[in-house]
Amino acid sequence: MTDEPIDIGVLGYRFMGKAHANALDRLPMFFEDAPERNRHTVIGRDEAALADAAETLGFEHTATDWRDVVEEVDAFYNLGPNHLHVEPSVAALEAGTPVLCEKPLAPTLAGAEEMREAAAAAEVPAACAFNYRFVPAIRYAKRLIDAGELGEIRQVRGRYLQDWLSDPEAPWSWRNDEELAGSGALGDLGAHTIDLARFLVGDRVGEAASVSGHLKTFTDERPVEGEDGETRPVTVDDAYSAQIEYDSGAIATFEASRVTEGHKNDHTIAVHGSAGSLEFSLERLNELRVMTGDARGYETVLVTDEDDPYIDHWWPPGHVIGWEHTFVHENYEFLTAVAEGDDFSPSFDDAYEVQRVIDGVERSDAEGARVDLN
Ligand code: 4PW
Repeated sequence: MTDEPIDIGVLGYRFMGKAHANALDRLPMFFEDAPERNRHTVIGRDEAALADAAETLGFEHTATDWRDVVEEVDAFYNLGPNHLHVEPSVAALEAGTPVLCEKPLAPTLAGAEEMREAAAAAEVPAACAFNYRFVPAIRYAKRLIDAGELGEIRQVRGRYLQDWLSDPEAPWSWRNDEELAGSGALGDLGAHTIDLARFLVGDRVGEAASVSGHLKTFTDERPVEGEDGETRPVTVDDAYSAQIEYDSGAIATFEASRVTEGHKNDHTIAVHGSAGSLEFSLERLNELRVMTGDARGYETVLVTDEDDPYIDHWWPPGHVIGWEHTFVHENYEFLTAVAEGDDFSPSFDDAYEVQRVIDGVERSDAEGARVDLN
Protein backbone atom coordinates (compact mmCIF):
# COMPACT_ATOMS: atom_id res chain seq x y z
CA MET A 1 0.00 0.00 0.00
CA THR A 2 1.33 3.43 -0.92
CA ASP A 3 1.62 5.96 1.94
CA GLU A 4 1.41 8.95 -0.40
CA PRO A 5 -2.01 10.64 -0.34
CA ILE A 6 -4.16 9.77 -3.35
CA ASP A 7 -4.85 12.97 -5.31
CA ILE A 8 -8.47 12.83 -6.49
CA GLY A 9 -9.85 14.70 -9.50
CA VAL A 10 -13.64 14.88 -9.79
CA LEU A 11 -15.68 15.72 -12.89
CA GLY A 12 -19.08 17.02 -11.70
CA TYR A 13 -20.03 18.75 -8.49
CA ARG A 14 -23.79 18.63 -8.19
CA PHE A 15 -25.82 15.75 -6.68
CA MET A 16 -23.24 12.98 -7.09
CA GLY A 17 -20.33 15.38 -6.54
CA LYS A 18 -21.76 16.21 -3.15
CA ALA A 19 -22.53 12.57 -2.32
CA HIS A 20 -18.92 11.54 -2.98
CA ALA A 21 -17.38 14.62 -1.32
CA ASN A 22 -19.49 13.90 1.76
CA ALA A 23 -18.22 10.31 1.71
CA LEU A 24 -14.61 11.52 1.55
CA ASP A 25 -15.35 13.74 4.56
CA ARG A 26 -16.61 10.82 6.64
CA LEU A 27 -13.62 8.53 5.95
CA PRO A 28 -11.06 9.91 8.43
CA MET A 29 -13.50 9.73 11.33
CA PHE A 30 -15.10 6.33 10.66
CA PHE A 31 -12.66 4.41 8.41
CA GLU A 32 -9.30 5.18 9.96
CA ASP A 33 -7.55 2.53 7.89
CA ALA A 34 -8.66 4.17 4.61
CA PRO A 35 -5.72 5.35 2.49
CA GLU A 36 -4.76 9.00 2.79
CA ARG A 37 -6.48 11.06 0.12
CA ASN A 38 -6.50 14.59 -1.11
CA ARG A 39 -9.30 16.51 -2.81
CA HIS A 40 -7.13 17.83 -5.62
CA THR A 41 -9.27 19.22 -8.47
CA VAL A 42 -12.95 19.66 -9.27
CA ILE A 43 -13.78 19.90 -12.96
CA GLY A 44 -16.75 21.64 -14.64
CA ARG A 45 -17.64 24.23 -17.28
CA ASP A 46 -18.97 27.19 -15.29
CA GLU A 47 -16.05 28.93 -13.56
CA ALA A 48 -18.12 30.77 -10.96
CA ALA A 49 -20.10 27.67 -9.99
CA LEU A 50 -16.86 25.71 -9.96
CA ALA A 51 -15.21 28.13 -7.53
CA ASP A 52 -18.21 27.81 -5.20
CA ALA A 53 -18.12 24.03 -5.52
CA ALA A 54 -14.40 23.89 -4.74
CA GLU A 55 -15.05 25.90 -1.60
CA THR A 56 -18.10 23.92 -0.46
CA LEU A 57 -16.80 20.47 -1.34
CA GLY A 58 -13.22 21.16 -0.20
CA PHE A 59 -11.19 20.88 -3.42
CA GLU A 60 -7.81 22.64 -3.79
CA HIS A 61 -8.04 23.43 -7.51
CA THR A 62 -10.58 23.89 -10.27
CA ALA A 63 -10.31 23.05 -13.98
CA THR A 64 -12.62 23.63 -16.93
CA ASP A 65 -11.09 20.90 -19.10
CA TRP A 66 -10.84 17.30 -17.90
CA ARG A 67 -7.91 16.78 -20.31
CA ASP A 68 -5.74 18.92 -18.03
CA VAL A 69 -6.53 16.72 -15.04
CA VAL A 70 -6.89 13.01 -15.84
CA GLU A 71 -3.12 12.41 -16.14
CA GLU A 72 -2.18 14.60 -13.22
CA VAL A 73 -4.28 12.97 -10.48
CA ASP A 74 -4.00 9.53 -8.85
CA ALA A 75 -7.73 8.77 -9.15
CA PHE A 76 -10.38 10.20 -11.46
CA TYR A 77 -14.03 10.28 -10.39
CA ASN A 78 -16.32 10.65 -13.39
CA LEU A 79 -19.58 12.01 -11.96
CA GLY A 80 -20.59 13.93 -15.06
CA PRO A 81 -23.63 13.41 -17.29
CA ASN A 82 -23.70 10.07 -19.11
CA HIS A 83 -22.46 11.47 -22.44
CA LEU A 84 -19.24 12.48 -20.67
CA HIS A 85 -18.54 9.02 -19.29
CA VAL A 86 -16.69 7.45 -22.22
CA GLU A 87 -14.00 9.85 -23.48
CA PRO A 88 -12.64 11.18 -20.14
CA SER A 89 -12.75 7.73 -18.49
CA VAL A 90 -10.91 6.10 -21.41
CA ALA A 91 -8.33 8.93 -21.44
CA ALA A 92 -7.75 8.52 -17.70
CA LEU A 93 -7.28 4.76 -18.01
CA GLU A 94 -4.92 5.22 -20.96
CA ALA A 95 -2.87 7.52 -18.73
CA GLY A 96 -2.81 4.79 -16.05
CA THR A 97 -5.17 6.67 -13.72
CA PRO A 98 -7.75 4.59 -11.78
CA VAL A 99 -11.35 5.58 -12.52
CA LEU A 100 -14.59 5.54 -10.54
CA CYS A 101 -17.42 6.28 -12.99
CA GLU A 102 -21.08 6.85 -12.17
CA LYS A 103 -23.76 4.61 -13.66
CA PRO A 104 -24.89 3.75 -16.27
CA LEU A 105 -21.40 3.07 -17.61
CA ALA A 106 -22.14 4.73 -20.98
CA PRO A 107 -25.08 5.98 -23.05
CA THR A 108 -24.63 3.08 -25.51
CA LEU A 109 -23.33 -0.49 -25.56
CA ALA A 110 -20.60 0.58 -28.01
CA GLY A 111 -19.42 3.22 -25.53
CA ALA A 112 -19.47 0.69 -22.70
CA GLU A 113 -17.44 -1.72 -24.84
CA GLU A 114 -14.80 0.99 -25.45
CA MET A 115 -14.61 1.61 -21.70
CA ARG A 116 -14.36 -2.10 -20.94
CA GLU A 117 -11.48 -2.47 -23.41
CA ALA A 118 -9.64 0.53 -21.94
CA ALA A 119 -10.07 -1.00 -18.48
CA ALA A 120 -8.75 -4.37 -19.65
CA ALA A 121 -5.64 -2.72 -21.11
CA ALA A 122 -4.98 -0.62 -17.98
CA GLU A 123 -3.60 -2.21 -14.84
CA VAL A 124 -5.52 -0.03 -12.43
CA PRO A 125 -9.01 -0.27 -10.91
CA ALA A 126 -11.87 0.77 -13.22
CA ALA A 127 -14.97 0.99 -11.05
CA CYS A 128 -18.62 1.68 -11.74
CA ALA A 129 -20.45 3.40 -8.88
CA PHE A 130 -23.28 0.95 -8.22
CA ASN A 131 -23.53 2.18 -4.63
CA TYR A 132 -26.40 -0.08 -3.56
CA ARG A 133 -23.99 -3.03 -3.51
CA PHE A 134 -22.55 -1.37 -0.40
CA VAL A 135 -25.71 -1.44 1.74
CA PRO A 136 -25.05 -3.71 4.77
CA ALA A 137 -28.43 -5.47 4.36
CA ILE A 138 -27.58 -6.26 0.71
CA ARG A 139 -24.24 -7.78 1.78
CA TYR A 140 -26.13 -9.76 4.42
CA ALA A 141 -28.57 -10.97 1.74
CA LYS A 142 -25.70 -12.04 -0.48
CA ARG A 143 -24.19 -14.08 2.37
CA LEU A 144 -27.51 -15.93 2.81
CA ILE A 145 -27.80 -16.63 -0.93
CA ASP A 146 -24.13 -17.72 -1.19
CA ALA A 147 -24.62 -20.04 1.81
CA GLY A 148 -27.47 -21.72 -0.06
CA GLU A 149 -30.13 -20.65 2.48
CA LEU A 150 -32.59 -19.87 -0.32
CA GLY A 151 -31.87 -23.08 -2.21
CA GLU A 152 -31.94 -23.01 -5.99
CA ILE A 153 -32.69 -19.48 -7.21
CA ARG A 154 -35.81 -19.33 -9.34
CA GLN A 155 -37.07 -15.75 -9.49
CA VAL A 156 -35.92 -12.17 -8.93
CA ARG A 157 -38.30 -9.19 -8.85
CA GLY A 158 -36.95 -5.66 -8.83
CA ARG A 159 -38.40 -2.17 -9.07
CA TYR A 160 -36.94 1.31 -8.85
CA LEU A 161 -39.65 3.97 -8.69
CA GLN A 162 -39.33 7.76 -8.47
CA ASP A 163 -41.84 10.56 -9.13
CA TRP A 164 -39.85 13.68 -9.99
CA LEU A 165 -40.97 13.68 -13.67
CA SER A 166 -44.60 12.92 -12.89
CA ASP A 167 -45.54 16.56 -13.48
CA PRO A 168 -45.50 17.27 -17.27
CA GLU A 169 -44.29 20.78 -16.40
CA ALA A 170 -41.17 19.48 -14.64
CA PRO A 171 -38.26 21.07 -16.55
CA TRP A 172 -36.26 19.42 -19.31
CA SER A 173 -32.71 18.35 -18.43
CA TRP A 174 -29.96 16.22 -20.04
CA ARG A 175 -31.59 13.23 -18.35
CA ASN A 176 -34.47 13.57 -20.88
CA ASP A 177 -32.25 13.44 -23.95
CA GLU A 178 -31.17 10.25 -25.70
CA GLU A 179 -27.91 11.73 -27.05
CA LEU A 180 -26.83 12.95 -23.63
CA ALA A 181 -28.24 10.22 -21.37
CA GLY A 182 -28.62 7.14 -23.57
CA SER A 183 -31.89 6.16 -21.95
CA GLY A 184 -34.24 7.42 -19.23
CA ALA A 185 -35.51 5.45 -16.25
CA LEU A 186 -33.95 2.34 -17.80
CA GLY A 187 -30.32 3.48 -17.53
CA ASP A 188 -30.71 5.92 -14.66
CA LEU A 189 -32.56 3.59 -12.29
CA GLY A 190 -32.90 0.21 -13.98
CA ALA A 191 -29.11 -0.12 -14.21
CA HIS A 192 -28.98 -0.29 -10.40
CA THR A 193 -31.55 -3.08 -10.16
CA ILE A 194 -30.05 -5.11 -13.00
CA ASP A 195 -26.66 -4.82 -11.28
CA LEU A 196 -28.00 -5.61 -7.82
CA ALA A 197 -29.68 -8.79 -9.10
CA ARG A 198 -26.45 -9.80 -10.80
CA PHE A 199 -24.49 -9.10 -7.60
CA LEU A 200 -26.89 -11.13 -5.45
CA VAL A 201 -27.58 -14.15 -7.63
CA GLY A 202 -25.17 -13.94 -10.60
CA ASP A 203 -22.86 -16.64 -9.20
CA ARG A 204 -25.84 -19.00 -9.08
CA VAL A 205 -27.86 -18.12 -12.17
CA GLY A 206 -25.20 -16.89 -14.64
CA GLU A 207 -25.68 -13.96 -17.00
CA ALA A 208 -28.90 -12.74 -18.63
CA ALA A 209 -29.52 -14.97 -21.65
CA SER A 210 -32.63 -13.37 -23.15
CA VAL A 211 -34.84 -10.37 -22.49
CA SER A 212 -38.17 -8.96 -23.40
CA GLY A 213 -38.45 -5.23 -22.74
CA HIS A 214 -40.86 -2.34 -23.05
CA LEU A 215 -40.15 1.40 -22.88
CA LYS A 216 -42.74 4.11 -22.37
CA THR A 217 -42.61 7.91 -22.58
CA PHE A 218 -45.67 9.68 -21.15
CA THR A 219 -44.55 13.28 -21.67
CA ASP A 220 -43.07 14.06 -25.10
CA GLU A 221 -41.77 17.56 -24.43
CA ARG A 222 -40.85 19.59 -21.38
CA PRO A 223 -40.32 23.29 -20.65
CA VAL A 224 -36.82 24.71 -20.64
CA GLU A 225 -36.11 26.32 -17.28
CA GLY A 226 -35.84 30.11 -17.45
CA GLU A 227 -36.89 30.28 -21.14
CA ASP A 228 -40.51 31.42 -21.25
CA GLY A 229 -42.64 29.17 -23.47
CA GLU A 230 -39.67 27.20 -24.86
CA THR A 231 -39.84 23.41 -24.76
CA ARG A 232 -37.52 20.57 -25.75
CA PRO A 233 -38.43 17.04 -26.81
CA VAL A 234 -38.13 14.13 -24.42
CA THR A 235 -36.34 11.37 -26.33
CA VAL A 236 -35.93 8.79 -23.57
CA ASP A 237 -38.29 6.56 -21.59
CA ASP A 238 -40.15 7.72 -18.49
CA ALA A 239 -40.62 4.08 -17.49
CA TYR A 240 -39.50 0.59 -18.56
CA SER A 241 -40.34 -2.99 -17.74
CA ALA A 242 -38.45 -6.15 -18.65
CA GLN A 243 -38.53 -9.90 -18.26
CA ILE A 244 -35.22 -11.73 -18.23
CA GLU A 245 -34.19 -15.34 -18.35
CA TYR A 246 -30.72 -16.18 -16.99
CA ASP A 247 -28.36 -18.95 -18.15
CA SER A 248 -29.64 -21.25 -15.37
CA GLY A 249 -33.28 -20.83 -16.39
CA ALA A 250 -34.06 -18.54 -13.43
CA ILE A 251 -36.23 -15.58 -14.40
CA ALA A 252 -36.50 -11.93 -13.39
CA THR A 253 -39.02 -9.15 -13.78
CA PHE A 254 -37.73 -5.60 -13.49
CA GLU A 255 -39.30 -2.17 -13.80
CA ALA A 256 -38.32 1.44 -13.18
CA SER A 257 -40.10 4.73 -13.53
CA ARG A 258 -39.54 8.40 -12.86
CA VAL A 259 -43.29 9.14 -13.00
CA THR A 260 -44.72 6.94 -10.23
CA GLU A 261 -46.79 9.12 -7.90
CA GLY A 262 -46.26 8.18 -4.27
CA HIS A 263 -42.77 6.69 -4.75
CA LYS A 264 -39.79 8.98 -4.12
CA ASN A 265 -36.86 6.58 -4.25
CA ASP A 266 -38.33 3.11 -3.92
CA HIS A 267 -35.70 0.58 -4.89
CA THR A 268 -36.98 -2.85 -3.94
CA ILE A 269 -35.61 -6.25 -4.85
CA ALA A 270 -36.86 -9.71 -3.95
CA VAL A 271 -35.21 -13.08 -4.52
CA HIS A 272 -37.13 -16.35 -4.43
CA GLY A 273 -35.47 -19.77 -4.25
CA SER A 274 -36.57 -23.37 -3.77
CA ALA A 275 -35.91 -23.11 0.01
CA GLY A 276 -36.70 -19.50 0.87
CA SER A 277 -37.14 -15.87 -0.12
CA LEU A 278 -35.79 -12.48 0.83
CA GLU A 279 -36.77 -8.89 0.13
CA PHE A 280 -34.88 -5.60 0.47
CA SER A 281 -36.29 -2.11 0.13
CA LEU A 282 -34.15 1.03 0.11
CA GLU A 283 -36.82 2.91 2.09
CA ARG A 284 -36.05 0.54 4.99
CA LEU A 285 -32.40 0.00 4.22
CA ASN A 286 -31.39 -1.21 7.67
CA GLU A 287 -33.75 -4.17 7.35
CA LEU A 288 -34.00 -7.37 5.35
CA ARG A 289 -37.15 -9.50 5.10
CA VAL A 290 -36.17 -13.15 5.11
CA MET A 291 -38.07 -16.42 4.92
CA THR A 292 -36.02 -19.62 5.16
CA GLY A 293 -36.30 -23.17 6.49
CA ASP A 294 -39.57 -24.11 8.14
CA ALA A 295 -40.66 -20.52 8.80
CA ARG A 296 -44.27 -19.93 7.75
CA GLY A 297 -43.67 -16.34 6.73
CA TYR A 298 -41.13 -13.57 6.53
CA GLU A 299 -39.02 -12.43 9.49
CA THR A 300 -37.69 -8.85 9.50
CA VAL A 301 -33.99 -8.86 10.37
CA LEU A 302 -32.46 -5.57 11.57
CA VAL A 303 -29.03 -5.49 9.93
CA THR A 304 -27.23 -3.15 12.35
CA ASP A 305 -25.21 -5.54 14.51
CA GLU A 306 -21.45 -5.14 14.92
CA ASP A 307 -20.75 -8.26 12.90
CA ASP A 308 -22.92 -7.04 10.01
CA PRO A 309 -20.99 -5.74 7.00
CA TYR A 310 -19.44 -2.25 7.58
CA ILE A 311 -21.52 -1.65 10.73
CA ASP A 312 -18.58 -1.92 13.17
CA HIS A 313 -17.31 1.36 11.66
CA TRP A 314 -20.43 3.27 12.66
CA TRP A 315 -22.71 3.24 15.68
CA PRO A 316 -23.86 0.67 18.31
CA PRO A 317 -26.51 -1.90 17.22
CA GLY A 318 -29.85 -0.35 16.32
CA HIS A 319 -28.37 3.08 15.52
CA VAL A 320 -29.42 3.03 11.90
CA ILE A 321 -27.45 4.28 8.89
CA GLY A 322 -28.71 5.76 5.60
CA TRP A 323 -28.32 6.30 1.83
CA GLU A 324 -25.21 8.48 2.15
CA HIS A 325 -23.33 5.71 3.97
CA THR A 326 -23.35 3.55 0.82
CA PHE A 327 -21.07 6.15 -0.78
CA VAL A 328 -18.71 6.06 2.21
CA HIS A 329 -18.36 2.27 1.93
CA GLU A 330 -17.91 2.52 -1.84
CA ASN A 331 -15.21 5.22 -1.54
CA TYR A 332 -13.44 3.25 1.20
CA GLU A 333 -13.29 0.11 -0.96
CA PHE A 334 -12.32 1.98 -4.12
CA LEU A 335 -9.51 4.00 -2.54
CA THR A 336 -8.21 0.87 -0.79
CA ALA A 337 -8.13 -0.93 -4.15
CA VAL A 338 -6.28 2.05 -5.67
CA ALA A 339 -3.71 2.15 -2.85
CA GLU A 340 -3.15 -1.60 -2.84
CA GLY A 341 -3.34 -2.05 -6.61
CA ASP A 342 -6.18 -4.56 -6.16
CA ASP A 343 -9.12 -5.34 -8.41
CA PHE A 344 -12.36 -3.55 -7.58
CA SER A 345 -15.87 -4.79 -8.00
CA PRO A 346 -18.25 -3.54 -9.45
CA SER A 347 -15.79 -3.08 -12.31
CA PHE A 348 -16.24 -1.85 -15.88
CA ASP A 349 -16.66 -5.55 -16.81
CA ASP A 350 -19.59 -5.82 -14.38
CA ALA A 351 -21.09 -2.58 -15.68
CA TYR A 352 -20.69 -3.76 -19.27
CA GLU A 353 -22.84 -6.80 -18.46
CA VAL A 354 -25.52 -4.44 -17.11
CA GLN A 355 -25.27 -2.37 -20.28
CA ARG A 356 -25.74 -5.52 -22.37
CA VAL A 357 -29.11 -6.02 -20.67
CA ILE A 358 -30.06 -2.33 -21.08
CA ASP A 359 -29.22 -2.60 -24.78
CA GLY A 360 -31.28 -5.80 -24.98
CA VAL A 361 -34.31 -4.05 -23.45
CA GLU A 362 -33.98 -1.24 -26.02
CA ARG A 363 -33.65 -3.66 -28.94
CA SER A 364 -36.55 -5.76 -27.72
CA ASP A 365 -38.74 -2.67 -27.44
CA ALA A 366 -37.74 -1.48 -30.94
CA GLU A 367 -38.24 -4.91 -32.52
CA GLY A 368 -41.38 -5.80 -30.56
CA ALA A 369 -39.86 -9.20 -29.82
CA ARG A 370 -37.86 -11.10 -27.22
CA VAL A 371 -34.11 -10.87 -27.90
CA ASP A 372 -31.31 -13.35 -27.32
CA LEU A 373 -28.36 -11.87 -25.44
CA ASN A 374 -25.81 -14.61 -26.13
O1 4PW B 1 -29.52 6.07 -7.12
C1 4PW B 1 -30.22 7.06 -7.76
C2 4PW B 1 -29.75 7.34 -9.13
O2 4PW B 1 -29.45 6.33 -9.95
C3 4PW B 1 -30.16 8.37 -7.00
O3 4PW B 1 -30.80 8.29 -5.80
C4 4PW B 1 -30.77 9.48 -7.87
O4 4PW B 1 -31.54 8.91 -8.87
C5 4PW B 1 -29.65 10.10 -8.67
O5 4PW B 1 -29.67 9.43 -9.92
C6 4PW B 1 -30.60 8.42 -9.77
